[in-house]
Amino acid sequence: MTRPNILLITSDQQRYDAVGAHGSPFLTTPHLDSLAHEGVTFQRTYCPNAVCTPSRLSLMTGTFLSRHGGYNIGCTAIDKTRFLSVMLRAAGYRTHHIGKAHWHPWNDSSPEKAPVDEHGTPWRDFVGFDTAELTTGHVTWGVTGHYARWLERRGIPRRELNQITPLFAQDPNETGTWGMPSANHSSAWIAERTTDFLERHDHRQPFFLNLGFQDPHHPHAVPFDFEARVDQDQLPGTISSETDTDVPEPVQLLRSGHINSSRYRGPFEIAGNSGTHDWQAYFSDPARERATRAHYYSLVNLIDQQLGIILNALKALEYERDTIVVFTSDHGDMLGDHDIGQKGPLAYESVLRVPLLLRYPGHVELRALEHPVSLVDVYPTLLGYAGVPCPRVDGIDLRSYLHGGPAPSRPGVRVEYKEEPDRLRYKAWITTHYKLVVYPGESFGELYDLNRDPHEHSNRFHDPDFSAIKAQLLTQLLEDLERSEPASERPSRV
Ligand SMILES: [Ca+2]
Repeated sequence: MTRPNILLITSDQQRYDAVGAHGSPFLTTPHLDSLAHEGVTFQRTYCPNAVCTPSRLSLMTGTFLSRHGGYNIGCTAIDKTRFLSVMLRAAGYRTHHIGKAHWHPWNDSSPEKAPVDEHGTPWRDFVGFDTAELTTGHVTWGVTGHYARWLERRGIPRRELNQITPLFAQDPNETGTWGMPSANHSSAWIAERTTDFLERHDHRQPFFLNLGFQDPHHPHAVPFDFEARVDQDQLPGTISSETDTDVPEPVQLLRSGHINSSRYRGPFEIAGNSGTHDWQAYFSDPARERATRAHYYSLVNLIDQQLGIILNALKALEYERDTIVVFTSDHGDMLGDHDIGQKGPLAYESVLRVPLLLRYPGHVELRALEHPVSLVDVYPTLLGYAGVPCPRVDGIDLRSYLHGGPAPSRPGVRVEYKEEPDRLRYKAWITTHYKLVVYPGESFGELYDLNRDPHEHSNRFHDPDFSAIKAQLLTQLLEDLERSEPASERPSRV
């Protein structure tokens, strides 16, 4: 059997509804839609955590935070020796990474901030990748790595990269116009570098190409010349917080911008959220609410354009038939739902539910899959397709489900959050019907009947009518935790 090539694409902060084919006609995403129509779209995929690094480490290891240990941004995983790239390289794959990685802290000594020579030569031997071309930061957050060199080589001084013309003062989403053309955007760089890789690749060796788009993560700064913008008048409304009941204190504090002055804060500011911004006031202004969301979704349209270049290159170079294409994102964005922006210690669908599209021509049964799955399932599934024995991980191999088999017997998926080991943290369990969120050490929690209350307004955690289902969900969560406990080898009875 020919081993398939693997193209794994991860965007940053892209909600489930940020794909046209997912019931969002206000988007123009023909290429994402083509993946959905020519392959499989998982309708309920959950990220293992709602901030970058932990979720990305889970994707690359098939394990949850409680096993890989990289519990928050600024952490590093305890063990990277079984990264997907390491496993596939050992099996003979040519491995290459382009774009955002964020498997390490982004401090000055980070492996992701290592020097890039003036030619922009890819790094060699980066976390299991034979070669890697990286970028960090998000526009005004600083642009580094191979992308920065690429811009320099095009004659663009770094000081010009950060120019955003904002629509509003003191906007944590920095909604506005980027002073550069689309051709200079990091998404365009990724498409160009991907095409270059594919053109140079030796067909005789299978490849694992890992791409990390930096959008639609804020700043919501759209290149000045980008035309395929989302019409803000076409956007549906946000999910209101008006009828939310029994809202946990940290969620209320995130909404009002007071969480960083509360007991929930650790040595650093709460990850993944401005944390000091009054989101409720922000999204109560219709002009801001519409504009920031339209800019966010416009950045998805920009990704889609570049994805089109990548998919066309695959086709033109005759890789399409033998290449598994997976598109997903590390987490979502509240984007005004429940009057909150960005992400962080939240368990709402808006931040936990992400796209997961998989195309493998002639191999998967074309359909939409409804059973809850997790990003930790990608690792064993891809290793399975590659014919590589999978080490013991938390994820499950979804190939049978993809090939028309029954839904996985696992009744739900786990999500974990840990701001700090002794601060705000939760463990969530999500089934086809319910979502339970348990905050260790706290009396509050969350329980939603997702079938009857898909917008998560009615928290049933303390509702006596839900005590039986709560106990059942807790037991399932405990079973899942037990299932993923480390276990040493047992070669003998004695
Ligand atoms: Ca992220």
